[in-house]
Amino acid sequence: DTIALDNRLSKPTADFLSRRHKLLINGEWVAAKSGKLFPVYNPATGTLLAQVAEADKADVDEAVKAARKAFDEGPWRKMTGSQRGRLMWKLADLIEQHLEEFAELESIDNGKPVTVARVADVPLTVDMFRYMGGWATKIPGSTLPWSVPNEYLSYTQREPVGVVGQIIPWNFPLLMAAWKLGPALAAGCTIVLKVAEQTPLSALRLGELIQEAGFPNGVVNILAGYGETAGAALAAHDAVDKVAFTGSTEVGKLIVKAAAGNLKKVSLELGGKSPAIVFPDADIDAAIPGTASAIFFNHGQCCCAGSRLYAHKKVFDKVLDGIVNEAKKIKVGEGLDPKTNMGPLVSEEQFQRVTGYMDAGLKEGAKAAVGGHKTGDNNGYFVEPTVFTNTTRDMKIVREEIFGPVVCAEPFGDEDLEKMAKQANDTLYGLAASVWTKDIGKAHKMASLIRSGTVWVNCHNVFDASLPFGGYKQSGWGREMGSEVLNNYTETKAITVKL
Ligand code: TXE
Repeated sequence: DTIALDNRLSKPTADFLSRRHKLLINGEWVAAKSGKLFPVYNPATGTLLAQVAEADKADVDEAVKAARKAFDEGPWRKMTGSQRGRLMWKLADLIEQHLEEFAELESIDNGKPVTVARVADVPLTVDMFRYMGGWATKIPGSTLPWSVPNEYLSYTQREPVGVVGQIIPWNFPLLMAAWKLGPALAAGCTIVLKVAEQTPLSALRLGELIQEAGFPNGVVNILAGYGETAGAALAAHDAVDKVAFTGSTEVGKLIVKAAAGNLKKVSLELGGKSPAIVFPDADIDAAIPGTASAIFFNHGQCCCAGSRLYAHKKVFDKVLDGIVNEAKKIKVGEGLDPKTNMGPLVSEEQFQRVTGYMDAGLKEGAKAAVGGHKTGDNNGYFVEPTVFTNTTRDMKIVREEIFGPVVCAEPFGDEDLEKMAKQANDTLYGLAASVWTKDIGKAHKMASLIRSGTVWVNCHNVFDASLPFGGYKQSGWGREMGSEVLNNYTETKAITVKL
């Protein structure tokens, strides 16, 4: 395989692709100790994009050692919050200056439309570093009142948890790096980040900018490599104080087991099977494109994708027709084509998985109102936006996370909110939900009854750096973003003085 550069790419992107792709350890780009490289492909064409140094346990050891030293000896520890915040803002500025390059890298590596990466992935990343940079100076403790006055003085202090291992997926490669790095840096931790093997490129470019911004050596170490080797070694490492993971629920459980060795702290952001519920009094003209984008945005490769659609029987046909029309309007194609609305799935493995679910759905008796198959030429991993009807609660496609552009649409008959909430909650997951209605009482009541970390009303997939995000049940432990995420990266110490 030779690396074929696409002539639509800008010069900075082409230059990056032609560089060697190594591991960032202790402020230096180094080859893997084994000397191994692994291939990274463009999912739209199947062509080779890069050969990247493949980290495994030996490299994890080196990276953890560097992070340990940077944490235990400084200078990171001795820097003030405002110095840390300023570095984070500098990094945000640098990412913003290279917006186009990052958008192109995300598009060719992950498959997503460059037009989407430009307005979503990259600006949200910039925002995350700016927002979290602000927290670096604002992580307070408290003074605690004793029952007997003037005998003791007690106060708490929040301290960085230490060296953190972070393992991220491929659906938003750059943004997931920012969700993880931002709060850890704000809290004063040092980091070993293991990026997804499918999509390592934008994080490696980010590593270059981290160097350029002037972060001290060893504060951020970035490893590309596989989960079973590098990821597992990081999750199990005795010198790591905390592991933060985003990915499948299945691997989340392995992370918990691996972390048990030294009882490192764990936070997890896992799968979902999020409901979108359309009541008959909803603004149907808004609910149709809203629930369509709830599932089709990012090709359904969102942990909070609205993959179960419940519409009241009075409006079901209209909603269904509307979503089918929306699906037909979607132009599936290569991410670099500015006309593309939906790119390929990220990999051969995900393509097999998603088409496997489509086949299973049809076999179990579901009916595809639109889609249901692969599409495009055979080089890229393209699938049709798909809406299934005639589904029942025990079908695989209703119960399991598909992580593709596939929604199961079911009508509901009565308007008992408790019953409706029960149906929404009939899942192992609890990440997100959306409720579509004009009745504010109904909206708030449903928001309370649904057991998930996020409930959107008359919208879906809406994010801000300030909003905590995470799951109930098997969708995970802890929250990302907002002030809440700082709990993941700090220890609280209680100090008591006898007066
Ligand atoms: O995820 P994995 P995969 C779900 C989604 C998708 C399915 C499979 O349903 O279809 O997971 O995707 C690393 N120890 N989500 O296989 O394997 C791996 O290298 C330590 C939901 O890609 O969970 C990568 O960096 N690490 C999700 C990361 O874990 C391990 C996003 C995620 O990969 C490891 C992605 C191990 N034993 C997939 N095995 C979301 N919540 O957004 C793998 N990894």
